[in-house]
Amino acid sequence: MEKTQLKRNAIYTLVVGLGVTGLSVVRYLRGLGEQVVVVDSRDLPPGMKLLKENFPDVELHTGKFKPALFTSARRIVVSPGVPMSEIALQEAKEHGVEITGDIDLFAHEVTAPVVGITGSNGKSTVTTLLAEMAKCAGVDATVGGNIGTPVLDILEDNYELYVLELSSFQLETLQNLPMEVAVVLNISADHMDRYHDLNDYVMTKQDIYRNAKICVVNRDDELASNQLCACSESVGFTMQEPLANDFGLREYGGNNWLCHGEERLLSVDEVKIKGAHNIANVLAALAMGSVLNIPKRFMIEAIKNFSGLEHRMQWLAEKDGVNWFNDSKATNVGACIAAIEGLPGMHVLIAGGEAKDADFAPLAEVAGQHLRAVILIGRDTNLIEQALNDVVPIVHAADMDEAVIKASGLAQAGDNVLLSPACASFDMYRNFEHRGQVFADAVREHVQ
Ligand code: UMA
Ligand code: ADP
Repeated sequence: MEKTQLKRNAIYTLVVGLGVTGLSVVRYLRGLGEQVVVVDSRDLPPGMKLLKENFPDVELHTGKFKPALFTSARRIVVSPGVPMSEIALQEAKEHGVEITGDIDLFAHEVTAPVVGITGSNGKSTVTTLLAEMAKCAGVDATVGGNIGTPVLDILEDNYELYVLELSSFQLETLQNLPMEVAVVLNISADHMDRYHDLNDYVMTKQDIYRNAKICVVNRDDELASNQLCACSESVGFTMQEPLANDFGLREYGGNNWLCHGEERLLSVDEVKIKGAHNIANVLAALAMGSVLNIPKRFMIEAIKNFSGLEHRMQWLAEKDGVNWFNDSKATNVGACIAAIEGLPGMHVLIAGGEAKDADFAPLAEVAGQHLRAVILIGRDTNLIEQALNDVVPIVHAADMDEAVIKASGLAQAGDNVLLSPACASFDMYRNFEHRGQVFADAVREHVQ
């Protein structure tokens, strides 16, 4: 714990968590001249060095939370990774202390239009593509939120449009952020170690619609679209034939086309990002872009140029007829299933890590049909093994190098080797990017 002189009265804001969000909140509040105290339950939080360099006067407490610091605060700004069930937060709430998050602080300041994107999977892809569409049409748009850059860090640049990726964690503390349009892209179980049950998670996600003027809804996903929607207007997207004002797929002359009602926009073959789930993502972005009145020709141009993000179904290499894909961002079962079903042929799957209390039974339902073998790495391999044992051969590996070498031995010409872990990465890696990079390096070393 830091030895600091407490020189505060009861007018300080307590910032809980010193990662990128905590740092952005300190920067913002100090800019307003507010008194700030920071707490983090880790002894060496990631933002400590920067805090000391840039804000040496800000008091920092590390290690086990002290409830008195919470109950004496004027208000508390919580980082998304800190659960609201934290006892010190609960006590503060009972004492009537205002508890908020960085997105609400952003909401008080922002004057330009805001768009909100949530869902279990596809958020970063749709957020990036929608911003690209807007930029293509000459709008000075930016992305922020769960995608990586805290929203308060993009506020001062005075963009014309803010496209925000919002996680369920961020939505938990969001009171009021007026949005032009919002979407819940899809729902499959994730973060079950944080929510009581799936319904709790669904309700948190759907809360995004409370803030929206117009809702974009996934007509194919009952959990995502069965909304608590306060707005009267909605535009839908579907992988089926769309309703008049919706976006969906139609077949013309043997080709599948992305359509607005009956109007053909572009053929599926013109979309560079692969997998059926990515077509759904493109349709969602089109629906949102249409609500924002982005001219269709610019949306289509942006789609044709969009080759996807790193670590999401990213093609790495081909050797002896086997294609290698980095899908390290697949941190839940739904994303892993989308990858398995989205690629043609049989796959050797590399999976495992932190399971977040996930149920792997849905993976077993598709594994037999699509997987030649599964190679398991990381902490919670037993959970995946229990679910898949009877349907597919299972092999264990101590690390990514061994996993890649074993995958190379198991894959046959025409197969894909897919790192799509269905788990978080923190048991072995800094984050999903680090895991994907280690995989790409191993492929370069042992395969290419
Ligand atoms: N901490 C505590 N006590 C706790 C939990 C965390 O003190 O009980 C501290 C940690 O010790 C750490 C700090 O809180 O020092 C980290 O805060 P954080 O976990 O909120 O992380 P940030 O660095 O602020 O990043 C957050 C998001 N992280 C999470 O939601 C876990 C980032 O999403 C987001 O990009 C960033 O804000 C900017 O908005 C990451 C993520 O994993 C990518 N998101 C989850 C997901 O996508 O599944 C929701
Ligand atoms: P998020 O920001 O929600 O995590 P990303 O666009 O970063 O979403 O993709 C994360 C993972 O989910 C990747 O493995 C990707 O292939 C997969 N994915 C992307 N879109 C979808 C979708 N619509 N349905 C299921 N999985 C998806």
